[in-house]
Amino acid sequence: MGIINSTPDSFADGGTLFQRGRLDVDLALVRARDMVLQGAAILDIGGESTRPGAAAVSAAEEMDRVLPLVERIAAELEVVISIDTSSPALMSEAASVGAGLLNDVRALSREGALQAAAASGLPVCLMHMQGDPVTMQAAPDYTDVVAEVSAFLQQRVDACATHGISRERLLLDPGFGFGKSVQHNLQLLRGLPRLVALGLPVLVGLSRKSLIGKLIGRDVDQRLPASLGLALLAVQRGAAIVRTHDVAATADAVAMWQALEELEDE
Ligand code: 9MG
Repeated sequence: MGIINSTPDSFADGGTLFQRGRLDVDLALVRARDMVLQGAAILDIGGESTRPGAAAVSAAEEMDRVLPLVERIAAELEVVISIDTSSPALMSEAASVGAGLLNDVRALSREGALQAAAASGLPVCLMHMQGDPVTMQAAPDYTDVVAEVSAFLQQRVDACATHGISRERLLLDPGFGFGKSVQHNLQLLRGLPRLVALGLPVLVGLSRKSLIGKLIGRDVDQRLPASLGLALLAVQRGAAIVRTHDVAATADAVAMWQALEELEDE
């Protein structure tokens, strides 16, 4: 899953798709096409930054940023388009503009989100977050992070079932970096097989995240090697989808793991 940030304040690319305060759809399309050629099966498009402390945007602003780009990509590229949103209004528009997945870092917790996602008919990625993006990194607190994230995700799967969203439509995500200390992130990565055991595909987002900076002191633009290492560790522990800024390098790294997996016993 390649990441396309249609926000002016992304932590990883600093809003490079924004020109004079507006999203440059042509530039975004070039980036999207490159990612597809490099091996992305899914593109995740978001209009609200969820980095710690990011400013909130209105539903209208989020739709303005995301919908024209989704429509354009859907018209021009063969790829599943994921919309990274917690907004019920945007979820309601998603299917009609060509989206194939809803990616909600708030796991459909906003009022009306369960209903909007259900009505969309689209698959949904449910992510765990402790707190909200403004305060989540202040003092993350768990007794057993793997057990608590797992219980939360199971509870959201149950809430989806109650609202008519079947298991077949769901993906799960532990939400690395969302209300987690470095230790919590590492415990979650080590314990990933326990989330995989819930029986649904697991998506992970570790690309360029701050745990890398905290562990080995790398700035955002120097986190590719560690991101690849983390992606491989996650895939090895059962992750089905890797969310990344660096599609070509991640696809190559995962291809090496795949080659080893497919090796027939002699
Ligand atoms: C939008 N977004 C930022 N980080 C993410 C992650 O780790 N997972 C998912 N599903 N979405 C994310």
